[in-house]
Amino acid sequence: MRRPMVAGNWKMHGTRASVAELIGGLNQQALPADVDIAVFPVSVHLGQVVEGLSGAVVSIGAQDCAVETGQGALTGEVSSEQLLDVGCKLVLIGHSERRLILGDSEEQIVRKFAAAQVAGLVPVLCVGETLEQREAGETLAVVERQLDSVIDALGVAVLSSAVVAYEPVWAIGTGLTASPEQAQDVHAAIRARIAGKDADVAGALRILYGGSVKAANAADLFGMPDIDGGLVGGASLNADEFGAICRAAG
Ligand code: G2H
Repeated sequence: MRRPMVAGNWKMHGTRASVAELIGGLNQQALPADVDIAVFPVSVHLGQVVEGLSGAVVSIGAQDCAVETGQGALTGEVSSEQLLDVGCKLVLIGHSERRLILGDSEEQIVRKFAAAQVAGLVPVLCVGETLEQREAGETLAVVERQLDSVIDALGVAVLSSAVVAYEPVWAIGTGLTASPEQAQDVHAAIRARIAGKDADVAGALRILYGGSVKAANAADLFGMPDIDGGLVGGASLNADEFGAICRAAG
């Protein structure tokens, strides 16, 4: 059995004051013990969140990491070692906003994934198609290409200490959610693709769904056999809503 996971991607939201309020709200939630829960604040708030949630069952992750490991001349970047040092356990890799708005290339995504694992962080590899690609019938080809970039470069075994998040770009922050069946189809295809290379890795891999997950749709999504939890954006900024989503995964 795969242990469910619910991850809150706070994106570029928050001030010290609003983050303090969100931490307070999360600390008051009755969170399920049988679900891995994580939040991903902006990097300047990581220390505050690590401190504020200490003792809680919530792990902290970063939204991105540098392509290089260690320390060095890479202005503006934060390395996986530095993220680990401030208390992070996970890092998002290749979120669609980084791929499409910030220009992260497949090569950079592979390097970031590798750097995260070298440092000891759990990479959460995000994949997903745009509306145009879905309408052109290219969903599986796109998602498989994004997965294969990492697998071909680093080997399928790297997925045994990683998480995959399927996030259809057309459902992100739009209020549109993939139906549980639509999401399940892609999750099953992802798992089958990986099973073709290593059945054990595929069977143990957690594949999260992301894209307008909220308390009202979480249980139906998480009830599908290949959906192992969610990567939640907007709804993770409200502690009560996020708590309800976490409970729906338990
Ligand atoms: C997808 C998701 C979280 P939202 O990006 O990564 O955001 O839930 O706001 O669609």
